[in-house]
Amino acid sequence: MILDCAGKRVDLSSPQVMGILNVTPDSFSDGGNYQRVRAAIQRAHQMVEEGAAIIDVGGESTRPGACAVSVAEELERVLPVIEALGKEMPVPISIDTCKPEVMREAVKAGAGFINDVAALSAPGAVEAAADCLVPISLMHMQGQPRTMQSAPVYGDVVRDVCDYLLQRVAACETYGIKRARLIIDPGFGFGKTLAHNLTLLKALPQLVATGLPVLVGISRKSMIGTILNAKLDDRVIGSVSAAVLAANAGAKIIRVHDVKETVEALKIVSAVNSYRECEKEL
Ligand code: YH5
Repeated sequence: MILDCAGKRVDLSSPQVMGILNVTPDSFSDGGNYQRVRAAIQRAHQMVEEGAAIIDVGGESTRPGACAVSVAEELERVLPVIEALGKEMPVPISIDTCKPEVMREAVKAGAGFINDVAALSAPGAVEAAADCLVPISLMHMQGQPRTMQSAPVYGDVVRDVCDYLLQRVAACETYGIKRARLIIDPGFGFGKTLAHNLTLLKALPQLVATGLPVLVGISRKSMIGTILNAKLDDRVIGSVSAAVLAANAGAKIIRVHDVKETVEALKIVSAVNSYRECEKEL
């Protein structure tokens, strides 16, 4: 299966890596917007060399406890990066946003993919995404980023997440968005305890069975930190291991910080899963 991202193609017949590119003031030792943009462009080039198939540009921190950002502020952060990368890069640029205005401007500036952690729930977001004609990833989240980790509760976390995502898919379809443009994501860490996250990772084949491509973001998250009792920089091997498990369960896009390491690991997954006995060279 091939995703057409505004003319740039992503082949999902094997699992692909989406590289995280944060353009938020807390992501770099801050020398203002200009330096931030330059550093982001440099990092994007490196991620493509390391094998990233999509670059996910975000100017709105959605980490637990993060503050809201205005449309103007977010556009000021992401647009210069997207304008530069859209032209230079062989791979599509994803815009990580919940805001319809940002979706429209980003796609006009050259983005070929929309990554919305709120699954197009903001007023006007479904309409904006429909107009943009690019693939869209719909993520499940319980609550709001500021408070979502306080005490998340589910009846059946797998059912609830699946039902929600399929409802969002249906909402998209009523606005003329074809299923071929949709990707679903269980939203690890977004209003979920460690037990919820582990339950969802084990049940990933159920999401895969919907037939929609599944995107997974576990990289460096607190579920890895908690299991390993490790701080952010010491979560690479744990994150890569989780990526391997997700890809082996059928996830098609893995959103990560550590591109090189994850690309290598996923090559092993693909080699094993695409190997056929009859192709054996004797
Ligand atoms: C995701 O899962 N996640 S932003 C906390 C961390 C480390 C990383 C405590 N955007 C996802 O990456 N988009 C984010 O350490 C996402 N799926 C999709 N589609 C949160 C994040 C992070 C948070």
